[in-house]
Amino acid sequence: MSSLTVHAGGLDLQNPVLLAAGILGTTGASLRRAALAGAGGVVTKSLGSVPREGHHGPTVVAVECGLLNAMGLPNPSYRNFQEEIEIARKGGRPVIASIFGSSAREFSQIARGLKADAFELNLSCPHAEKYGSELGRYPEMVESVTGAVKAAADVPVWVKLTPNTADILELGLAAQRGGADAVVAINTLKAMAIDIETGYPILGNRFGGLSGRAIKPVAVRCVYDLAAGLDIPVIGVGGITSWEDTVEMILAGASAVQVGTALQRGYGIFEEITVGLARYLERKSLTLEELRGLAGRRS
Ligand code: RRO
Repeated sequence: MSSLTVHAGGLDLQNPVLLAAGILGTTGASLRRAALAGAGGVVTKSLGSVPREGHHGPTVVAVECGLLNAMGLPNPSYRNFQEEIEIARKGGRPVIASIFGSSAREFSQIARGLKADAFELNLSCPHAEKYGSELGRYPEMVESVTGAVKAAADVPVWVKLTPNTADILELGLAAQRGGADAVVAINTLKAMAIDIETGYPILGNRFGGLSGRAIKPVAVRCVYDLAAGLDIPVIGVGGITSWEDTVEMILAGASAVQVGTALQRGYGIFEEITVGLARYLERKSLTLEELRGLAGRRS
């Protein structure tokens, strides 16, 4: 079998297929289960400084080729999550804490108070007032938040970027200037669904973030642009459902990938993807490193 081990974003990973933030990342038990099912690493649901209930329901609706959500950053606060991270660590894979705040100071406070193997800065949730992309769409904010967390943390810092911008590379360059160990692309696309009988938007928050198959080509393009323009690794996420999608993301330049919405199919997806990827590498006589970014080197 081809080796799938990879050093990406400051972490040694047994394989490059990680659990994405927000999906089954709300308890230590579900994170550990994803690790035991074969994920190369697991990312928690985003954690803030105080408990939040999130938006009013409905918070999730299935649409064509994906899911629309406006959960609204529900979380018990980082102060009540350390024990869950310790449980998750029993899965034997790196646990990456996704964190959010409304300022560089709030982000760095959380990074100082929480122990994890790495932090993923959520600068990209498309539907939370004062958080996520409301900060993350400004390169200077991305740079200052990243710099503040780097100064506060002694573990790798990843920055999750929004695709809801004209130029994602500009945001990636800002994260790199701030000292990020990797960028993660992409968070969900701002979107909406309306019930034609009632005439009202379906989500309680009216609009939300689109994930799943529909956004994969957008994610591939973002990863391609980022990988071409950055010196730090890019972690690809957005609509990955199969080993073929994973190969495509790596060809675009991803050093690792994250799987989220496809977890609807169950925890078996990690093994399905890693086995398919290893067989593909063997069939093509390529290493993971040789595969990475190959599409950008083709003329
Ligand atoms: O909690 C959410 O509603 C949410 C978050 Br934090 C995010 O980063 N992306 C998303 O689609 N939903």
